[in-house]
Amino acid sequence: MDIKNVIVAGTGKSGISAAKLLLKHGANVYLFDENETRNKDEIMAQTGNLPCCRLVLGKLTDEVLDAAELMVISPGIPVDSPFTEAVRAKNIPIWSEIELAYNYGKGRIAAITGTNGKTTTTSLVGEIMKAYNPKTIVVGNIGIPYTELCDTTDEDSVTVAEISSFQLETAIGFHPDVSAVLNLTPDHLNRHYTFENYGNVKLSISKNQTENDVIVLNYDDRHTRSMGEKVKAKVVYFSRLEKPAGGVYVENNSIYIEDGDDKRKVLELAELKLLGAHNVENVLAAVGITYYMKVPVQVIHDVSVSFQAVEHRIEYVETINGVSYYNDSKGTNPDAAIKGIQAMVADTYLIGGGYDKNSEYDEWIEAFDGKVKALVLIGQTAEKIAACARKHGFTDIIFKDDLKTAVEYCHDHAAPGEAVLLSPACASWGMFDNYEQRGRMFKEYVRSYKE
Ligand code: UMA
Repeated sequence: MDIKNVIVAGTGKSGISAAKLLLKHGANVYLFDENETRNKDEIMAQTGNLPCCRLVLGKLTDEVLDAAELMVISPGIPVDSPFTEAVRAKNIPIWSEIELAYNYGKGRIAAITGTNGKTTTTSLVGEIMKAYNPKTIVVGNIGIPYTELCDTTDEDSVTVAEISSFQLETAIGFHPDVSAVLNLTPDHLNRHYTFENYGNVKLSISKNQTENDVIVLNYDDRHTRSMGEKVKAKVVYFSRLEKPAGGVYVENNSIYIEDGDDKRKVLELAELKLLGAHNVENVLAAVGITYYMKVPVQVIHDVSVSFQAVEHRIEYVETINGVSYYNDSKGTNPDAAIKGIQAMVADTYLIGGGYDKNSEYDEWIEAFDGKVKALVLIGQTAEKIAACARKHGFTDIIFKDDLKTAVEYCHDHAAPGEAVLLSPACASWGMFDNYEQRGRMFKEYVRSYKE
């Protein structure tokens, strides 16, 4: 890449990592953040205090706009933010951090998107790939920016990337060998406005793929099933309920993969440590992805059956005074939170609420199915969720100011044999940096009652 002057927008994980990569490759970086209160010294120290890296806080100046040839944007920044207008007016291309990394990365790529299950599927795919090819990196929305590791790859490497819709919006030439769209339910509509736009952004993961590539799609989800008609790549469907030809599916409680006339048994569902129907779907997808990344079926079997649930996804925390606590902080939208409550068997104190993404909560409340003893609400969406719950006749609602007092309430009221579940159906922003921090705080508050 022969670009000298680059604006990197955002000074979170992706911004810092993108800046470091560009600096290493000799570019001048204008590290920009709209938030004027960002700690300058800390940011400059993270990027190595180099003179060719200038920090611009608040507004982009004309001097920067005149010099810049490219802008790399962090996923958390809306692509229609007012400051991007000035960038477009100067014909400065806008790339996602993923696109930047793709330009430096080498080897084969498996890229996974979808509304839910991305993190579990990406971790499982990563583990399977690593068992077969130690030169595997696992990056993206999962938490490690792609720009942080792309420079470590060579022709024999494999990149397994969890890709969010935010990262796809400004991915230009990004071209995975195997892509996957796991499912599609409304999410992030404050950013994408309509469900149709959101679906199109997700499908763009395949826009540069050719007939030599593969896209793995969920046959049981009508939105992702219909995507199969719109792509150039070879379509491999996975299904829990049916047996799509040439796909990955469940038959007699086992997972099979069909490849032409060849039909191979991969594993028995009873061998899996992952629980729940949604996890069977994640495994089906991972089997399809790794098979077409050329991993032998035996390796796929061995790693899949030993794989455990990922942190923050219906994660068991502790039993205190006979009450079991579960951390489902990754339940950042109603659809993910439905899977959280469905997985519970005991009467449950459910902690929900957070940042407003314009979601509707009706289906989540309907999924309570008599299991929710009290709904303890925090954050910006508390009133909106409460109104929706009352509309559905659910009135056991408690408001709390923060997560700490919500956990305290549950601890004081839940009886032995009951459960406490943090599964907010909302993003964490506004109260926490991210869902990981929210989940870790939850676990910390829970464990403080252990003595
Ligand atoms: N900022 C602005 N203007 C804005 C918004 C933000 O200047 O309008 C600045 C903030 O001041 C801050 C920076 O941008 O300095 C934050 O950037 P960011 O929100 O993109 O955060 P990163 O730390 O770079 O993390 C991002 C992903 N975050 C989001 O997409 C919101 C992380 O996904 C990802 O792990 C990381 O890159 C590495 O690739 C998190 C996430 O919540 C887990 N993802 C969403 C989800 O899973 O639902 C999509």
